[in-house]
Amino acid sequence: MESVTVVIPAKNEAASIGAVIDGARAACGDVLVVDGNSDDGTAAVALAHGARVIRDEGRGKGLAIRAALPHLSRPVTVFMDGDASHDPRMIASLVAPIEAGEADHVTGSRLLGGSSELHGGFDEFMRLTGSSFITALINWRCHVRLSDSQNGFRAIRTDVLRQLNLTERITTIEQEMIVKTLRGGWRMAEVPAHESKRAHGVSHVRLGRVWFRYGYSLVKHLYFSRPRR
Ligand SMILES: Nc1nc2c(ncn2[C@@H]2O[C@H](COP(=O)(O)OP(=O)(O)O)[C@@H](O)[C@H]2O)c(=O)[nH]1
Ligand SMILES: [Mg+2]
Repeated sequence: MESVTVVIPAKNEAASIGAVIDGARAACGDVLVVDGNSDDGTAAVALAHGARVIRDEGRGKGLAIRAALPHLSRPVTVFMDGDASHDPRMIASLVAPIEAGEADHVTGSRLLGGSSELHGGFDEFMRLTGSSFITALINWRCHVRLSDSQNGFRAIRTDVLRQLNLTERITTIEQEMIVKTLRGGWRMAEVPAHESKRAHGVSHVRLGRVWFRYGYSLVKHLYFSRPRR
């Protein structure tokens, strides 16, 4: 698909980024890796696999996603993680509702597609519970019926993405993107997308440290901040 850029935020993902890029390149014409100041050679592997590479400071996924904006020139942008959690073969399914003119922003739902990271232990329990609670609040306030508000695997019209005026610095950017899409009057859709366990290493998200930022960010975007439209 020549209309699509796949953006992959990656901080120390050298072990998985090559395969993720290969999969993305099979699906689209342009792959942009945002390297979060990695010290494991992620950027070199990304270049060797034919991706464009830019760099952020590695201080949060939200900042990484925002750093990509000036480097996008295709009508549709897909975001995918660099840890091999997302299946690049699903990129076409994410983009299809946008190409068909049925949606402006499409997220992959782990509740519909299953996840190997959302249940099993206490951390997973807290993630699933917190994420379901947030999704219910978004649904109630925005009159929609989404199942997953936290997945990083998504496709969005690039012109809409630019108008969202994103401000979050960490992974709270996932819910910010959804809430601002809805409050700006654009259309959300979901497709089932399975989330695999990250291929190596551990998550960058420390729930115990950031949970209150989710609450603060949610209230801010549900009631106060507005997209640019
Ligand atoms: N460029 C960049 N990427 C990041 C940063 N923090 C996390 N990421 C990437 O964002 C993606 C999702 O992060 P991950 O730790 O897997 O979060 P989880 O899937 O919610 O557990 C991965 O590809 C990370 O490498 C950052 O500060 N900068
Ligand atoms: Mg992950």
